[in-house]
Amino acid sequence: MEKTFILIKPGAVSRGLIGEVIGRFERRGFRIRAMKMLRVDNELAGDHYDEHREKDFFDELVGSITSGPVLAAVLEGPEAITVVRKMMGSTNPMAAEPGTIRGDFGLEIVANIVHGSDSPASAEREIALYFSEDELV
Ligand code: IDP
Ligand code: MG
Repeated sequence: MEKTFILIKPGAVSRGLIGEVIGRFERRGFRIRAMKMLRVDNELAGDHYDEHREKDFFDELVGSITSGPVLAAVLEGPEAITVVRKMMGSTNPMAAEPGTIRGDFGLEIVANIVHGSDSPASAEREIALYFSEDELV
């Protein structure tokens, strides 16, 4: 079984969408191996989005993810990384298909509801950024 990391972004948390998003993953059959609410500080935001440091939207992205509490979780299931990304939909919500999370709940690219790891290497890196070994149950 494969593990992936997801994070429900502050805008979605403040809109009361935690249950909706987690419910979709649960109903699909993923197991929740870890979950917590936290405030992401600037340092963690920079580590998380390290690959985007040189992008012109980096400051806006860090500002957005640090703007309020987030819900971080580790999901486990067959091909979890790919399947979760499919359920999330395209990065740009205006291009995301209806039926996907980003396609059903928003229109803003920076506040596009949910983050999900995009490869086995990023899943391993992101799980370790947000969770210690003993928090995976
Ligand atoms: P992903 O979240 O679908 O993996 P990435 O390319 O890794 O997309 O970008 C990380 C996050 O940065 C996106 O989820 C989105 O919130 C934001 N983002 C990506 N591209 C743009 C852009 O062109 N303008 C503003 N924000 C962007
Ligand atoms: Mg990404």
